Amino acid sequence: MVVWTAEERVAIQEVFSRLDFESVGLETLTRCLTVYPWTQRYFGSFGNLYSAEAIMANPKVKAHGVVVLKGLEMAFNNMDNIKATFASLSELHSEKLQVDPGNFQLLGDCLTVVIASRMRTEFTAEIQAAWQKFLAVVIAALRRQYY
Ligand code: HEG
Repeated sequence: MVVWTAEERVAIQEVFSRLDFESVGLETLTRCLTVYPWTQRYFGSFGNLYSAEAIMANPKVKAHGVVVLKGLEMAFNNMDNIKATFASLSELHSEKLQVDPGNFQLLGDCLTVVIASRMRTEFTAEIQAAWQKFLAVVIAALRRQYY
């Protein structure tokens, strides 16, 4: 089981309290689809993803950004049981969506870039350390149903 220190819990809470789900979700997904264009293949039903501008203006991308952050919030609300919390989400990404699990880290990195750009100097090394640990646990849970 993952052990969280009181300081780590406070740090992750601090990051979540600063996240505007709509704008952070949209920017994160836009970065992921732009920086790692092969990730677009999973979003064939989303319509126009031809450029960073088009992605940013795409309402389906905006809605999905919120969905992803709400998923992360669910993990945050169940920090001592992330594995079980994400069991069905992992199965969905593996079996139905067939998302290459390497992409979880890439999306996580984009989210960290967006958070850093918003929090600037307040995104201290200690806060980043706790945040990256949280993402690592989330990603491990999402990879769990792959075989
Ligand atoms: Mg996924 C659906 C969360 C990475 C592609 N993703 C979803 C859903 C959630 C979610 C909560 C909705 C599930 C449902 O409808 O029951 N995704 C989520 C998290 C992360 C992640 C928390 C990583 C941090 N997803 C991810 C990546 C890709 C991807 C890296 C592809 C590169 N997700 C994907 C697709 C769907 C979801 C294609 C279905 C979207 C739709 O059809 O609306």
